[in-house]
Amino acid sequence: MRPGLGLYRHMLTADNFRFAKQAGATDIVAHMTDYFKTPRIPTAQSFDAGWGEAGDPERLWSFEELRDLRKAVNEEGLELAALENFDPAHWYDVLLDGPRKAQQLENVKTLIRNIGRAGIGIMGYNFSLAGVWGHVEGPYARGEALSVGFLGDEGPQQTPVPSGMIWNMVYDSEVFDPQGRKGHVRAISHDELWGRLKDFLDAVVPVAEESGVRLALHPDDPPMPTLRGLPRLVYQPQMYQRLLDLKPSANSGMEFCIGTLAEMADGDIYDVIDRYSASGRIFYVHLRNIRGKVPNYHEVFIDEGDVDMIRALRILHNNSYEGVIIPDHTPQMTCDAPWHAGMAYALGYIKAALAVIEGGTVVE
Ligand SMILES: [Mn+2]
Repeated sequence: MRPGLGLYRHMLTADNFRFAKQAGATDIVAHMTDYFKTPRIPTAQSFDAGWGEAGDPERLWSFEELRDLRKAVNEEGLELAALENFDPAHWYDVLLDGPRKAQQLENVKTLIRNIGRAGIGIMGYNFSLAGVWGHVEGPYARGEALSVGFLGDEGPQQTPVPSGMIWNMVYDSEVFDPQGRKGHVRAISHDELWGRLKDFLDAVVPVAEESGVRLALHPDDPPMPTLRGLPRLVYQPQMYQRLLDLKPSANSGMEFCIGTLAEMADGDIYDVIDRYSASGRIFYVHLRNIRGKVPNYHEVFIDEGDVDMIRALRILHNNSYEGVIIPDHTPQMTCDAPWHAGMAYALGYIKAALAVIEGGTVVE
């Protein structure tokens, strides 16, 4: 297995690639969507504003910029394993089944072709209307390390998603009103959302197959049946099977988030890892520990919490999983570089665990 590091757009720098290499990573997972253009402080106000504005709908990620990114990663002795998450600006009407859907499916096809041509093998995505929303920051991890939790009734009120927002980002600032005075995203059934995913896969998977790109779906985080009145797709472990059955292609599979799967109400996490890793359609793994389950859980350090990570990694190994594993989020450690320290800690832990489990055959 290959330890990797996920980096947000503003962190795609040579220094951070070196940091990843120094911490024992072999691979980078890069976010091209910029969630941090506007400050994100979890106050009541920022729950309304989400992660700020989506990108430029007219500007798709080009072959040249993806090629240059991969080259910069390679220059530090690392592979660029995957990109993670489409920009809502490029495919909002695919999620919403809106008037620009046909054109935006073409956007996604163009992106997949560019990604494949740049030699990037995986595109991770999250087919979600409300997106990742509702977590509250607090001293929930060991030593009062800052982390996040989902607090059920004590968390933020689940207001409907205002028009102009999707996936917790604003794609149309003319229409968007944080108080929702200009309307809301229409509530639909779970089956209708699965239908939208099927339309997406039917259009895009053939292009992914031609382009040598594997599409990897992240489960819904937080894994609630609905969030802000909108349905979620994969909020119980068995629902991942529906994704695999919807498009039985070697290019459609899972961005397997063990933290999110452990938060789900049903299922034994070790059985879940065993079942899906045996399918061969886990394309990469997010690793994170948690305490609790929906609707009440906290994210904690990798070696505390409910999941025995050595056991989890051993199951992946026994089922011949050889792909990339990245720490998902980690608690922030009290020092001058809280994010980096948290990631270095998690990567060191993963590296040691793999050395034990794989008998000293950690990929260099
Ligand atoms: Mn994840």
